[in-house]
Amino acid sequence: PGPAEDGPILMKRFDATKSTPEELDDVIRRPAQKTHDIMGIVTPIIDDVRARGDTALLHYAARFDLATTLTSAVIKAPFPPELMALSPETTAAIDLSFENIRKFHAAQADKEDLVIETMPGVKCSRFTRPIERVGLYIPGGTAVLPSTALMLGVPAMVAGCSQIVLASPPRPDGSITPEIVYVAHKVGASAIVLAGGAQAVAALAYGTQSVPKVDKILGPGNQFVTAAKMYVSNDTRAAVSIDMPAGPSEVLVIADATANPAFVASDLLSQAEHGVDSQVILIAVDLNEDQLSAIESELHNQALTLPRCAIVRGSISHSVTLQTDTLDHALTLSNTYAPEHLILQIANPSSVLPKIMNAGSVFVGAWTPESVGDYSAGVNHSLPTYGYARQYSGVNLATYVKHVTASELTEEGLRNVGGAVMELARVEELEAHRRAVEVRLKWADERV
Ligand code: HSO
Ligand code: ZN
Repeated sequence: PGPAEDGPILMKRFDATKSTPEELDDVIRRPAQKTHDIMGIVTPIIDDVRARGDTALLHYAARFDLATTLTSAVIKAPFPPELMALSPETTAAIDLSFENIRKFHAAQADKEDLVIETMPGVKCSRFTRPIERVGLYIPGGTAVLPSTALMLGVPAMVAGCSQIVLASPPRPDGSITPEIVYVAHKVGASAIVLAGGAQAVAALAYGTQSVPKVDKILGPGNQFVTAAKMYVSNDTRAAVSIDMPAGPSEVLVIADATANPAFVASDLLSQAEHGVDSQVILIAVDLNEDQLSAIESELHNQALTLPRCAIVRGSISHSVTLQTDTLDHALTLSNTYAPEHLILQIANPSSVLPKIMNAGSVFVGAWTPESVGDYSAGVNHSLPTYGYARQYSGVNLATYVKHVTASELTEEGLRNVGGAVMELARVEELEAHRRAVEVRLKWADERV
């Protein structure tokens, strides 16, 4: 049977004005992620890659990616032009997006080093240095994602990371999407690792005969990738950090009576088509029955014409419309949910930005579908999911740097802070600390 025979594609309605905060919490709660069971699967894979290196990578490429003819797990730069042959249209689209992402992330750089004198003769400064080696994981799966290579690779290039390594699962013929190779070339990557899943993360974390070890691993991925990133970031033998915890992609759309139902539906669907586990929430602000059903029938009709209709059906089946009567309530609900993407299809959308506390990235007004941010506007699409927008930022230039601080005192400076230092050292009973000040001040006092 065609998709039309499978019944309406409809989000559940929920009246948010008639429910307790606890009931609302229940409705917007994300499904639990089973990291514990997954750890048991990924740990032996990680151990195997640490022990056998490239041999293990080729073994898993054959087993999980069906790439049985692969003979090397790494392509080193310069990448052969035949691996990145693209149509002029695709090249132009990547080039335009690359340039906007570059501009926005370059503008995030610290203009100058920070220097301040906290007391006369006590100078504190801070300077920025790139993380030297970064590993960027580009998922395979149901869609090829060269845009993710752009979102992770361009800021790494702008930050000045000296070694950028991409990892992405090979296709069964052992090849890699030419768009990803082209992006790797544009950002100056030194290698592409043909591996996915936990095995790719392990290779980047520990290095293999042919994969360079990195200092930080970034990028979205399925539960195996996420579990592996968590594992290696807790392993001191790897000494590697990760970007942020990752869960299924999400969107929350706030729409009022001024919203165009077709636009609202199209935004909900562009998130829903990512995967059956995508989270899609609509908050309808004071919409009457006609307005609400106009959005619902747009959603149903547009969905039926989508190639990924079956996926959409899956994600919409666990999605909800929350009805409320005020914009303030809608914003409270949104801040509580902390969506990865927040779309505002309301009157005067930019005027509410000061009230947005928790969101990965905001799409302001009718002319700003999430897809522009996913690809080309310049903002990053690698964003905190699963409510982590409460405490994490999306990928940005700061993700690729660390700050080093320095202090420089004169004799006057040491006289100004020395008393406090010696007193606190006395309190902590750390006599060598105290004397490090005393020995200098004594020497200065006795000097002729
Ligand atoms: N919306 C996704 C990113 C993406 N969309 C990639 C299309 N390609 C998660 O932010
Ligand atoms: Zn998307």
